Amino acid sequence: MDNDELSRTVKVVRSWLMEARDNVLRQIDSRLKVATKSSRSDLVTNIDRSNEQFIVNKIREFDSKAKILGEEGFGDQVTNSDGRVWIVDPIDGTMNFVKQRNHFAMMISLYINGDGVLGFIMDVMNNELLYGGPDFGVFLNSNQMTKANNLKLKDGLIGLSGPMVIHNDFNMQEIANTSLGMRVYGSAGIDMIAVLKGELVGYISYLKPWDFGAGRILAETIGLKITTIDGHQLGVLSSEPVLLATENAHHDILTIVKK
Ligand code: 2AM
Ligand code: CA
Ligand code: CA
Ligand code: CA
Repeated sequence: MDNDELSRTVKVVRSWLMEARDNVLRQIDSRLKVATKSSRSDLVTNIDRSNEQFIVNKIREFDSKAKILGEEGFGDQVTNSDGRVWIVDPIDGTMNFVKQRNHFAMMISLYINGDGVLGFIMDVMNNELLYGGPDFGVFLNSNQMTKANNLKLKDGLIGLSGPMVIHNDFNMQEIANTSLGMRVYGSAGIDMIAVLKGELVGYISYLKPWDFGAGRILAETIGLKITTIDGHQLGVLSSEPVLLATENAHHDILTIVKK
């Protein structure tokens, strides 16, 4: 994509997200219709659905030939990463949305032939939008972000998934112990924003493509490392235990995982 097309795409996706945010805020005090999916902690609400429908409609108008992978199923059946692929998580942190009406995000990303082009993560209640990509840079609202500070695990806070810590998957308790402390925010988008801003040295969770699609592009652009928990490259369409961290913390965590 040339610079003009990148700028135009960023501008239009930002406008969708601002409109989507207004739609969510207008309904924030309404009674939600909540349904469970795979388990009692895996929720979907009428707003996850209407928000995905809204974003998918916008993408179809803007980029009619592209494929769309949406968590709640309003997109297409995407079986490979050929061509233009948009990935949408309409509400990330649905449990937080339902129980707290806070600490949730919206995420959109664009991949072309498997390469990350643009990622967008919006912290809805905080009104923070992080966006950009390798040929654009990363911005927080209107301010360009600089390269991440390369802290070690022992010198920072680590964001973890609750179930992973409870079951001590991949030696998670030792990872938490080695850090200055663990945080469990419950939204991949909010956790990834914290890593991008340097508030956390890393984040580890079982994730789906719509959970890491945007964050991966932003993270790699500012020099953070994102792989599977055993250090392998992430596929665009795979579901994996994901490790996002500064280069140093990434190395420290892999050493503990492989013990
Ligand atoms: P979601 O709210 O969009 O489903 C903590 O739950 C984080 O893990 C959230 O970002 C959540 O995204 C994601 N997640 C992925 N798979 C999940 C599952 N089966 N149940 C709950 N959360 C899941
Ligand atoms: Ca979900
Ligand atoms: Ca999600
Ligand atoms: Ca979601």
